Amino acid sequence: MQTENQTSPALRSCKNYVGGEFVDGGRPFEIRNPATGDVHAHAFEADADIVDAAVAAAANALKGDWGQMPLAKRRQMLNAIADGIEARFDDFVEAEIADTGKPYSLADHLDIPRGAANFRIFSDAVANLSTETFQQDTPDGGKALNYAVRKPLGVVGIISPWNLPLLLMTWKAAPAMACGNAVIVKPSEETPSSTTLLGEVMSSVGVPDGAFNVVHGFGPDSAGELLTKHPGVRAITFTGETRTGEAIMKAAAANVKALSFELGGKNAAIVFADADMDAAIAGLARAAFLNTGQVCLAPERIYVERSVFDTFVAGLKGKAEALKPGLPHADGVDFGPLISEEHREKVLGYYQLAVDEGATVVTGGGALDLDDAAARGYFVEPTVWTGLSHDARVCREEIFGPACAVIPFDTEEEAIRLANDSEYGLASSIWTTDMSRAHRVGEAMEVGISWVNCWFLRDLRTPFGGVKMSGIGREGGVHSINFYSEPSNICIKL
Ligand code: NAD
Ligand code: 6OD
Repeated sequence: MQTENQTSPALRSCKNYVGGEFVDGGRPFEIRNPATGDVHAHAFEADADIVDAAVAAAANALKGDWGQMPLAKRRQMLNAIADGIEARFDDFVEAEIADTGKPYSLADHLDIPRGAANFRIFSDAVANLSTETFQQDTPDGGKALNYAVRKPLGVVGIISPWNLPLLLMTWKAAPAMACGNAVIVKPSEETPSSTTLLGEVMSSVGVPDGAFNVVHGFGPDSAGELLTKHPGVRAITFTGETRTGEAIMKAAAANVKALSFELGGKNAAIVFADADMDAAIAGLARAAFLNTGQVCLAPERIYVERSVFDTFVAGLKGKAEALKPGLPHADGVDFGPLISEEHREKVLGYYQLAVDEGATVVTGGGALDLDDAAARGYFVEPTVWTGLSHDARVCREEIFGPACAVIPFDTEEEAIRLANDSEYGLASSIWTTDMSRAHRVGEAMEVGISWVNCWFLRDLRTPFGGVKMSGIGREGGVHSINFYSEPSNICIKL
């Protein structure tokens, strides 16, 4: 056992973090930097013994210092974690960049600041919680007082994806801990580094042992499945693919775990002719290509009113072609690689399928050949298609890459119908200067969040989640509190 996560100067070592210590053991596996294809770290796949130990450590924390900690102290602890992330800001940025290959500016402006902000916002969210009180008349003519107390669920398993690793993991760990749960995080096998660093922060700011644990590994037959099936885990909160959500739901059925799912999307944007066209083009270029399109909220279907279709497509093409791909630290780079060779193959498969389905490739459509180290990275071109039918597979299946189909429409009703015709329902983005229309169309969207004249603008107190195959439940502000705690009623006969 050791209290520090040993790192060699050359390769980071991501050990499992159990009961406040980085523990030895587990099968090592390689972590590659997608910008160069080089191995930059090893993580250690947690076996059943390590997962059991993490569950036991979490259960002990709930019985011990963490479970007994007064709310005010727990809130201070959450703020101290945020301070701890900020104190090691550069380390977190470098860890995130090494695992994902994303541009420095993105990790610096989005991923890591949000990792810290998630702890602060949920420290605030639990400050002023009220519960229900009812006084009732009893059958014997007396009275009884009912009041509810909020309790944590217990041990919560957090399974997170690779696209925004620290942001999405802390989006769940922070509210779970704010509510007094002990958590076990299983980060994506592609991106274990920032979660491992967070273990170091937890130790350094004095979070009680076992309140936060990390188990590394894969999904099926590995740490992910072990966690979802473990009888000592009371809830699973998951972000990832819809098919994975289905598998987790089955595995979690055995001991009726509470579930919160943020799943895949095939998001639509609608651009009306009355929109501020420059803003719509800039906003949707950012939406489609940020993080190389690997954002669950990214619009992969853009419906544009016919009279402005050509203007919009020309503008989007210009923005796509102005993106600068390259290594994360290179000057002006704002477009990174896909997460892995395997994911690049999948995205390139969709690029070919689009052509087979009759697309006109407005720009992009292939792999990117870059110089130097980036030549070995998993880069593809930002891609815009027209000429596709709304029913094409590329317009119905989630690609999770920097590609979008632009499709014309003639009426508001048609735009709404096309946008809603999807098995997914995560997010939409509507561009118009007519605010009556904005309200009308926003409400008609079958999604968890509709943005108007913006995209990915987040107020962390608002409900976040998906409908249909895009998720179960809502997180954010009080919605997270409602998932990560449960009211227990006390009835006193007066
Ligand atoms: P993924 O589903 O492949 O993996 C997510 C996590 O689940 C990983 O940690 C993985 O190891 C684990 N996992 C896989 N199979 C498992 C199993 N059988 N049991 C337990 N754990 C298992 O997703 P990904 O490729 O990492 O991320 C991309 C997907 O995530 C996209 O579909 C994207 O839309 C979705 N996503 C959704 C949101 C949202 O808020 N709705 C946010 C980000 C990403
Ligand atoms: O901003 C968030 O809280 C959030 N959950 C974003 C999800 C992004 C998906 O890739």
